[in-house]
Amino acid sequence: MLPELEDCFLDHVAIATSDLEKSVDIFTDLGLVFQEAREVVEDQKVKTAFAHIDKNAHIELLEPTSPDSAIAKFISKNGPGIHHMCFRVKDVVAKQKELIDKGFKMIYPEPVVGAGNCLVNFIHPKSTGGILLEISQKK
Ligand code: CMX
Repeated sequence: MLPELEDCFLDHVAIATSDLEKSVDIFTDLGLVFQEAREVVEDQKVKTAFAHIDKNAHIELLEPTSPDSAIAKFISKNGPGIHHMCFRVKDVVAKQKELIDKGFKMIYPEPVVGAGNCLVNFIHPKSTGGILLEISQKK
């Protein structure tokens, strides 16, 4: 029996790509259905496309909109591929405080507005064993 995951559950797996629509086509061939709208998150310098992979979770495709975006840097170092996992939380400020108290290093001192108008922060991969993690709260 699955536990009720209300406080923290998978929201999306994010994939860095240099060609958003080509990546959309690949996952569409697999059977996923993408939201028609593409969202540009100006602060993060990315264009995104979302498709559900279950009731709560999505694939988020991320294409850089600028050569100095985190995604462009990631692709130039590693090539395209899985960039981060995001967990939905009830209260991102409370979760961030809890994580800092446990010794995790957050990327931003305060949550910022991310895709879908959510409040988000990221945990540095150096404090998670090499995986960039995002926490996100629906506003
Ligand atoms: N997953 C795992 N490790 C990563 C990583 C990732 N996505 N991105 C970078 N790293 C690693 C680097 O390879 C580097 O490792 P080494 O020191 O072993 O070489 C280490 O993290 C730190 O690298 P850095 O040079 O200090 O930092 P970068 O300039 O590479 O930036 C990071 C890394 C995580 C701080 C930066 O990408 C960041 O601030 N991310 C948060 C915001 C973000 O990712 N925005 C894009 C998505 C927006 C959205 O989803 O809407």
